[in-house]
Amino acid sequence: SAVVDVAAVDLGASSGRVMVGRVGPGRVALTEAHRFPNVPVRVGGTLHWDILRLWQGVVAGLRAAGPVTSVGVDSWAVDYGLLDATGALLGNPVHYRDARTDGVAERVEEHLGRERLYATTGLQRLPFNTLYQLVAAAGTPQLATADRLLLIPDLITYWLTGRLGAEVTNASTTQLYDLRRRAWATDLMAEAGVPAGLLPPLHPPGTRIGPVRPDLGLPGTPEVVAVGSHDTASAVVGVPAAGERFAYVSCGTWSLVGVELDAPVLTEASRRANFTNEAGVDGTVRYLRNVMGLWLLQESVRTWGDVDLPALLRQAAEQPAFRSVVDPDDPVFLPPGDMPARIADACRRVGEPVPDTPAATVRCVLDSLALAHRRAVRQAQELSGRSVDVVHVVGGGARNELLCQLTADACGLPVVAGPVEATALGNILVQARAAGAVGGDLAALRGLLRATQRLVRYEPRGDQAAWRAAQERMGGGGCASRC
Ligand code: LFR
Repeated sequence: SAVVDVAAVDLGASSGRVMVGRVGPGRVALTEAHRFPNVPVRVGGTLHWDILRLWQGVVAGLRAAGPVTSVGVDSWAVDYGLLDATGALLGNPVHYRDARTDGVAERVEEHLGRERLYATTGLQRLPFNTLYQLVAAAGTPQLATADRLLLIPDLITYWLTGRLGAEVTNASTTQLYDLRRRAWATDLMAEAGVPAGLLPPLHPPGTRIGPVRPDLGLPGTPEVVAVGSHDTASAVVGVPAAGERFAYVSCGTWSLVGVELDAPVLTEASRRANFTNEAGVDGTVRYLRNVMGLWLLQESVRTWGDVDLPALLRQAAEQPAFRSVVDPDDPVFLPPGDMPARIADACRRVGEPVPDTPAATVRCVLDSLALAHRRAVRQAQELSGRSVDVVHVVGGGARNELLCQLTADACGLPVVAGPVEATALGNILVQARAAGAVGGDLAALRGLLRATQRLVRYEPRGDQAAWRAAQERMGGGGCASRC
């Protein structure tokens, strides 16, 4: 098999990028063709994604990438664009952090039954699941006129190729997907008032979608191939684990913390702990929990304005440990806005010392995130019966040395950090396999990453008793504020 060049379009909450991967036997090299900011826009009281600006970044990136065999698109989950019968976009996609879904999940659960919802979809309750967004939008002219709903990567794929479809890993985050039947949950949709036919036909990662439209004038007219279009699904492909006894933290704006399984866990304990069963590449199950993640730090930095983040992280490392801990998963942290003030309020509420400098706030965030990682890693093992002896940290957070070390210490397990670009790597490996440049299962793809990517190992330090005590302060339940 030959070496191929493929392009990964990876849209994240704060930036988008187009990466080119050169892949062949024993070989994986990644270069960045283009990176562009993703800046949400509030208009008429609603928070939107600036989707046309993102599209422009995608096209510019694919031009910069040069000739490639194929293109794969991934992004964050749950959000969507609506198309009319002619294929025109109806309005700007709404951001999952918008307040339109406030209180909706509770109403829908009452109507449809929370046990039944979990049994069918296996999904955790996040306020912004697509189902809740659609219920929030019920009765709007936009939804009434809509012919099709496309999740964000499927929308970009549609604009690239003219082909309509829904890739399953991302479809599984809608709460409209039946994980065991591997089909849209049509009964549930009918009862929730979601029009049948709104959701397009499903296809798995690896599916060849079609060539890019010639009028885009892209070099070499590549083919679009479906990848794990949910960024977290691609990131999990990009976890360089050996064997199955591993947990992962896909650490960026969110920390997605869990294990990879062959079958979903749909027990009552799992539902109560708000663990999710999302569809992974190759029929795997991503059994995980959303932890609020580096959003707490990113949004603090945005509030402070002009700060020197590397210096702040160095100062945070010198702060006393566990002075203040908060539960990162408290829903008060979800919307955009003054994060340091919300952290201070949360400390006040539970009687923790209020951090009085940016460095103290950063330390509070990182200690609290490490504790939340610990809680989720322990729960994932307990609830699934899968035990682990290593925690892989992938994504931008793998660069944060303090967070990686604290996560190792908190979990009492070694952390293997990297690759930072796990999502783009998972995206390109699935394309390279579809092109026949590499073969094998996920284990083989991961072996290729271990052989080619720079990884950093952190051994756990200190004593578990201190973390246990801090965990008590934060709340050990894992769903304290959500269920
Ligand atoms: C991470 C992610 C999470 C999803 C959240 C919202 O980028 O895709 O997996 O829960 O964004 O879509």
